[in-house]
Amino acid sequence: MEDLFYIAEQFAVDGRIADIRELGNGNINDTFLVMLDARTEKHFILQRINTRVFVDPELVMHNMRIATEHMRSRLELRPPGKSRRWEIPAVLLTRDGRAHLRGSDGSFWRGLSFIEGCRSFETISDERHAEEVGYALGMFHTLLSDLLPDKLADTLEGFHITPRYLRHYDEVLARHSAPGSPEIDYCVRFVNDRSRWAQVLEDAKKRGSLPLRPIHGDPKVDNIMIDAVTGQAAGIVDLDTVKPGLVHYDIGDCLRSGCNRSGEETMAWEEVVFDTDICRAIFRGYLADARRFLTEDDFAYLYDAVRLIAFELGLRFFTDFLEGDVYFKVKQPEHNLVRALVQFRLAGSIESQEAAIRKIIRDLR
Ligand code: GN1
Ligand code: MG
Repeated sequence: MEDLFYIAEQFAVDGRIADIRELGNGNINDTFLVMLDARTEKHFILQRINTRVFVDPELVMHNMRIATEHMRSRLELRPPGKSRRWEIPAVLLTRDGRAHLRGSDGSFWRGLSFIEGCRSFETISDERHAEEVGYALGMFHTLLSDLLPDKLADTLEGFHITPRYLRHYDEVLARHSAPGSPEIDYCVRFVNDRSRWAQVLEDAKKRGSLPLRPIHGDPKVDNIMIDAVTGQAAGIVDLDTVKPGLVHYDIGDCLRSGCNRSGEETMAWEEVVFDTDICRAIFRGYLADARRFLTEDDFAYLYDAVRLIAFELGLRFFTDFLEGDVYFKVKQPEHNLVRALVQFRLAGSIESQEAAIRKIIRDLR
């Protein structure tokens, strides 16, 4: 395969590459920060898309174009001068004018603009940060709230459809023959006790209570860019999973990520709790804008969304562990098992604070 430097150069249309660094800890794609011309301190993002997960990466780029163009047109309608900074990642073109590059080994590469002067965090530091994280998701949903969801393709069939993950889990568990352990037994019981309830959002969708809308799909804390000077959220990145879905998937994902102060990669899974102060601040930031388009029914399912997406991610990690780590990248043999335990502990902590979380939602309504 061509080397990384050669590939980066194809996207570096105006500038010389000074350095390339691996960025973040994505579980699916490989992400690099390319530093241009040390003098100007400009950067861009280079990514290799995992085509085992995103089997039609051109379609991912298509959704990204539709969504970013729509958001840009909505941003331009804001009164000039009055609004705060908000940036939308732009797709970079290669030297021969394409939106992606195919490596000789079939790998799929793309370049994206970097939101300068910003950084992201794996965990939330305080309530101000939490409010900004919520604000960012609310801003994102608001900018897309009048884009018809059928303008976007379904690039990842079954994504966030919990009953489908459960069906797959049942198949994998039935085939699984490796020795058990107290942790595995705990996970099996945890899933089993909740498998009927886990249809909750899909049932509401089928009944017509919750509409499909454009969603981000993965608005975890690390994907919210925070301006280093003002401390304000200035954008949301990782638009691969933008597609039609329920905003509840996004809200649940943002909260399960933000309210776990130990972070989703902690090894100390027994200490994981859901922080309701952070939850209140995220909801406050989110609802500042999003309140305008959410319906009564949307509000009625917010608690379930928070509980469900933590449970669902635990289920996805646990299934992947049982299946031999075929989906999420791992750094050690039991990595996916520990990640599952973290999410299940978090879901349990959410359940034990149900009344408090429902009250937070009611008070902010
Ligand atoms: C994956 O690769 P990354 O970190 O952007 C996953 C998300 C999970 C997340 C958990 C396409 O996202 O659904 O919430 O890991 N993305 C996909 O960290 O499955
Ligand atoms: Mg992602």
